[in-house]
Amino acid sequence: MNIAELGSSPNADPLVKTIIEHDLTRHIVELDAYGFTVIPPEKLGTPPDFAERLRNSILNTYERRHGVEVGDWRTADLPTPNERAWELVGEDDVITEAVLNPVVLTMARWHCGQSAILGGTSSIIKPPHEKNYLAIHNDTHGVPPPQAAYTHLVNTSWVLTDYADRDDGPTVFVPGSHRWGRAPAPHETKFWEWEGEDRLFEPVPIEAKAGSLAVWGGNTWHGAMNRNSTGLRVTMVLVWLRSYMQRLSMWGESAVSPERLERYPELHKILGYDHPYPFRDYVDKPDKIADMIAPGQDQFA
Ligand SMILES: O=C(O)CCC(=O)C(=O)O
Ligand SMILES: [Fe+2]
Repeated sequence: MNIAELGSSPNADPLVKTIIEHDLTRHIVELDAYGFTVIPPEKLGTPPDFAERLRNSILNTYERRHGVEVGDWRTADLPTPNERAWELVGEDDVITEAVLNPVVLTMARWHCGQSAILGGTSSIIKPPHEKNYLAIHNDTHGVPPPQAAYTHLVNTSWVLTDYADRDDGPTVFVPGSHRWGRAPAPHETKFWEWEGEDRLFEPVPIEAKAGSLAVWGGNTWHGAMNRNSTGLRVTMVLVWLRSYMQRLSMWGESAVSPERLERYPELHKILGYDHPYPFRDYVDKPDKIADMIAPGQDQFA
């Protein structure tokens, strides 16, 4: 019996068909069991030069936005922090192709429904550094426990340089943490500081060839290793959201007059004018972001 052919579930059927056609069932099982998976290039339907084109596009965008030159990424250090990393979707055809890749869309819709929307695009360009670890967190920022058993959000990240081992500075995951229903508490975040019996769990670094897609739902705990290898790690991150996470109105500058804003100062906060999202050109509200993603939040955060 082929249930997807019955036409009984119009939202699920096209997803199931794509999952079977692209040989993705193993990845759906890994997402279910562990909360993350790595899909290799040969299952993504991309041409052989895709990773190189996308990596060049990400690096060119970084160079142009920051007025610097990287040179050869295999040996380069980062000339300046990648602050203008956001809003990549309109930069280049290859970036748009990466967003619209059928397997990416299937992963987005498998987690967040057919009405999923693209919530953010950004690049990670990571140079060698003794201490550039990323602390364990999950991406469902600001949502108190118990977090829903289904995902509000999914991350599909294009790996654009090889992650051969932990020295390449890859993403690390805590297998099974997507079932724990909460963000990590502060003592559960700095995994590189733990020694011996202090070790709470062992985050797993992913191995992935350039051109692979790493996928994880918003509940999964993850962070990243520091990079010891020469040259840059390059990744393009796509975050997808359930449609109800979009606000009903994007309150622009003209939503209320400056005079009204002055008379009613609380409007700044409730219209989101102080909110760290959306990240525009660069992230200019780091304190607010830190508050929002602080682990162990209660329901009044
Ligand atoms: O790949 C990484 O370094 C992790 C980045 C991260 O936390 C994210 O994209 O949500
Ligand atoms: Fe994250």
